Amino acid sequence: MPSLPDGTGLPSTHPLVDGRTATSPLIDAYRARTPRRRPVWFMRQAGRSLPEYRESRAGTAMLEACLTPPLAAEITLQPVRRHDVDAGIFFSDIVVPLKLAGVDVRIEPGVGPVFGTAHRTAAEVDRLVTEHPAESLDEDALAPITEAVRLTVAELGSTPLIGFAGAPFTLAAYLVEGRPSRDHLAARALMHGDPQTWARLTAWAADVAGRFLRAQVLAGASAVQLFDSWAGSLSLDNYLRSVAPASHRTLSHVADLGVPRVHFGTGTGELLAAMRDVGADVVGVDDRIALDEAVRRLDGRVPVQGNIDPALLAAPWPVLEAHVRDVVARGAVAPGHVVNLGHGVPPTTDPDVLTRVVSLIHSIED
Ligand code: 1CP
Repeated sequence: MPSLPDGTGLPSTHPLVDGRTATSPLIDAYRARTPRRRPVWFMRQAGRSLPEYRESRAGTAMLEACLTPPLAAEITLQPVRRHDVDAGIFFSDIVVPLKLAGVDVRIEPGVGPVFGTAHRTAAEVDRLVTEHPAESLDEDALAPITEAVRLTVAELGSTPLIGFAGAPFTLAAYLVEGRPSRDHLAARALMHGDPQTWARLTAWAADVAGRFLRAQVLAGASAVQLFDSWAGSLSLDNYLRSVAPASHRTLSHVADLGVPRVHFGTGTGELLAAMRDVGADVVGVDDRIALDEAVRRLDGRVPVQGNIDPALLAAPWPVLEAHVRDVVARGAVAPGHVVNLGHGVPPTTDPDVLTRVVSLIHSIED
């Protein structure tokens, strides 16, 4: 799936088309062009590490916050204002499109997504996909997302907004189990035990996630990231057979729009090329593999994003600084490098450390 020129298929008022973000450092690096400064943003940069986030969120449940456009916009903007990062990541959650499709799900503080019911049998999956067809995620249903993205993009100016969705496997890992799990055993059992039901579930999740991504892009997001956070629990064979087709289907929903598509998961050292081949323009790399080795496994063909070890945010500054410089040096062998963490910002992180990391990254000469 070769990527289209920037902005193909987007409205003329979109930031990638009207010039606001087309030559931003983030988009230049995602497109393997030389950026005017080295771009950096952090997964989970909005959220619990920031006192202003805790204040904004006080008394509001997570999903309610995601579906209140001015609040979602404000929370998205907070880390951009504070840290001078090169992108905003839309404040939402991978289960938001499920909620908008009418699925019974809530986010429990300290736990994560919890469903009213698990979806482990053919009958349970059948009920899910028939009662909540992906097409029900129409313009009306997605209005809170579209509105929040519009409000955010209007404030961001020349800083691009990244839209995101959960990939079908990661969504299924929650849907089948009904809640967060360590090894995603129930999802993997369904994948092998009833491949037809598995295909039905992941095709449905692919369309739900795809519609969520498309709405964010059309409303003004300049790039997208597909999070397959738990894909690293699969072998390459299983990934290719049972997961890659659905991930490809999700990314196809935005293939005609000409925005860079980033694909990220954790523990995916063995899967990097396969994750690129589902239609990614950029591959996100976690901290369990050296970035130059990841680039080698990707044949140097695509820009990469990553991969500072989040644990080191709590290490003494000289240790963290040396690590950041090492990541930047290893990333230099890629056709493009957007600096990020290997996974999300830990909630206990001192926000001033993140600001200092950003300024260090911006100061490093080639
Ligand atoms: O009450 C709270 O503050 C809830 C904590 C929280 C937050 C701030 C959750 C619950 N989700 C989010 C926001 C969120 N989630 C964002 C936007 C913020 C940002 O990045 O700056 C994004 C991109 C996500 C994506 C997300 N949600 C992923 C993929 C990325 C990743 O971290 O791997 C996943 C797996 C989820 C599920 C989820 N939602 C929330 C939690 C605690 C979890 C993980 C649960 C588990 O351990 O399985």
